[in-house]
Amino acid sequence: MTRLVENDIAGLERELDVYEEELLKKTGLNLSEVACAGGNITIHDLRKAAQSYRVAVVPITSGEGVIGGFTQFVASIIRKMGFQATVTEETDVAGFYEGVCQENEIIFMADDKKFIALNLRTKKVIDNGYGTGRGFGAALAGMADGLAGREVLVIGFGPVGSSAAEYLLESGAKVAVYDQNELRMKETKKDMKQEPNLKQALKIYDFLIDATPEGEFISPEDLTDQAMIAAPGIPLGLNAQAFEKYKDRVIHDPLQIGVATMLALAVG
Ligand code: PYL
Repeated sequence: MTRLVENDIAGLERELDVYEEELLKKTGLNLSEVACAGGNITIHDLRKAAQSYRVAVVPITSGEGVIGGFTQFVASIIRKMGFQATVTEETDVAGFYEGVCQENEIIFMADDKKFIALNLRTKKVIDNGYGTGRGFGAALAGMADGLAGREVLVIGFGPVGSSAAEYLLESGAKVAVYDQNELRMKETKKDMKQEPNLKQALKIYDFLIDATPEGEFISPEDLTDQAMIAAPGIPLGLNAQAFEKYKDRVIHDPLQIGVATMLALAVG
């Protein structure tokens, strides 16, 4: 998992409205709708949950410490979904205690290994990689106006890629997987096609999930003319030329879709 830095987040809270307008233009869905599709709940259920749950986001100082703006941005994404959300004054265990004492029943917190949403009422715990994969799968389906029966290539079969592949199979898509790691390729499900050569695969698939931590390994000439790319992986796998050519059909963000889908899954 690539660890975010303050620069990855700086200014994004202010631009959340612009981000959502762009997401709507590309997918026909707003952030809540992408999250509900990925989380398999209705917008009505999400609205009901927003009236019944309060959310706390706890800064965690372990490992490399807090990331400037991280918890504040997570809280603003959650508020964008119509929920009350606060960042605790305290950090770590004291912050968790503060969040629970203030009757927040959903707690978001991240150390360097795990970013989770914990529902204290139902005891559900949702991991960011799982939520991110499903959310980006839903966003790609929105952009493609449905993926049932269509072939999708998932690049990278880690926690995010495998969760995206699960969502795509549920949506009726024909899923193909490429991972440079042989062991990960062995973990793919029997109803997933294994692609042994990435360059050859990129030339035949129009629908792509870039779930790798590699940056700038895809050039414009690698892709089909109709390519649509949902890229949860950080950094973006498209190089600058490829992004320039396909930017209207690329979905990429450091936290928004993942956090939104974690919340939908946590209350679902
Ligand atoms: C959740 C992000 C998505 C990609 N990489 C993950 C990451 O950067 N994890 C580390 C998060 C550390 C947060 C820090 C804080 O500010 O509370 N402990």
